[in-house]
Amino acid sequence: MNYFVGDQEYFKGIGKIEFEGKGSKNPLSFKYYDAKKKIAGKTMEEHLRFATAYWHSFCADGTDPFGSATMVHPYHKADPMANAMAKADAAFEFFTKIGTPFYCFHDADVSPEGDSAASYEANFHKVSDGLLARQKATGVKLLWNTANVFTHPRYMNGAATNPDFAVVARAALQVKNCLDVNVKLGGQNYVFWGGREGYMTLLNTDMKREREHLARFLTMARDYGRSIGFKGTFLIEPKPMEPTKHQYDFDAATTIGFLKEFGLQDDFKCNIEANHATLAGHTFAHDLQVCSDSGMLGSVDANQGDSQNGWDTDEFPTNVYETTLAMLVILRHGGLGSGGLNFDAKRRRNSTDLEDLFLAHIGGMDSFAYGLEVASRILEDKVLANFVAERYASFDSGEGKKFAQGAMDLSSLAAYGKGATIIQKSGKQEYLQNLLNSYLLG
Ligand code: XLS
Ligand code: NI
Ligand code: NI
Repeated sequence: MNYFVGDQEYFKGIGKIEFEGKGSKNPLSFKYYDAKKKIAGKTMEEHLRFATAYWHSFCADGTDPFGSATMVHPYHKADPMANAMAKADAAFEFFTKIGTPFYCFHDADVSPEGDSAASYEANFHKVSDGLLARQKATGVKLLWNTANVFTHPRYMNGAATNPDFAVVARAALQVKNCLDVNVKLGGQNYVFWGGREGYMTLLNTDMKREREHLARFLTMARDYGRSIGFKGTFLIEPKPMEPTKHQYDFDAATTIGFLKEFGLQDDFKCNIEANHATLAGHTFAHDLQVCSDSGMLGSVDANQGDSQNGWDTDEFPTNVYETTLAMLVILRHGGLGSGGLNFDAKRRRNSTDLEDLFLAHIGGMDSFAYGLEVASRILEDKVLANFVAERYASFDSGEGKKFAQGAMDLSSLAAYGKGATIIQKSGKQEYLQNLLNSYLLG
């Protein structure tokens, strides 16, 4: 069987990546990700809902602020539309060979902007017809798309929060087209990442006004999306900084507060990116838990940062400790619903072999599969759940229960406190960490 849809194979010499188990020495095989294996009633594929990110995998070429491109794309064509189509062929060949059932993209990743707004629209609609044909040919689905309203110089002062109305409206043109394309492609979610929705200095910024404009813009996008039949979830992807100094969607808690302040909480959830959570001074699991507790866990950008670097390194996830803690939250939440685990991650700049893209995804998929298995065993044995329940047991009966149910006032609470006997109880963190290790290493 050919695992490519065009008439040319771009990742030559690499076939479909298969599960071979942990004993295998074949680097181009899965050691833990066994798509059809059932864990707690669902297959791994259904639990993890992996997606490949178009921008890092097929557009980025290793350029960084200190150096030029290091990666050669075998699908590169001089003509921008021919390039877009060849890139789509390569992308779908990759999705099919690696076995990520979903993909995600920005408008600018898949389609050339051209020299006018009209050519932007015409190109995008033509390319998206091509994407639809490739989705149909392969069965790969769109997890989400988004508008790139941060790269072009017109967005240097923001998109929806730009102080110039003309730029806000130009951003709306992109978001409208992206929603049209989303519906055409059967997208399951739609993402807003506000890279330039923030500010560099208060000296030139009316923050109150900018946040109101952002909410107005999101409300209009929501209404338009619903009017054209978009039934999926709108997602906000928090990030504290980079490229702007202060981003309005700083972290999960800030984003959820914003959505509730402006009445958007019923249509929007969060897309939590691991490296963004750590940049905000949290753990990945913390931001997932904040979302879960508010019913706002939508989807995940599955990557990892570097604890020595204070920026978004977007590495492929390999830290099984982190993936296990993340999967614990996700499983307890009841899964990701229409969301998934999108590898918003890139190979290092000097990982220049074509197979490195496969190896990077294999590592990420295996790490999450391993985390899923361990987390599921921990939940099955109820070891953490029992410990935590016991820790809060004083709220399950007597006066504690009355407090939890709102049946006490401060005077009665204080009166109880006057006679209460306080017995010191250990938090047992080391015991629990050792227990976690025994599951991870067992
Ligand atoms: C950048 C973001 C971006 C979003 C989509 O830091 O992670 O890639 O996921 O615009
Ligand atoms: Ni990132
Ligand atoms: Ni992201």
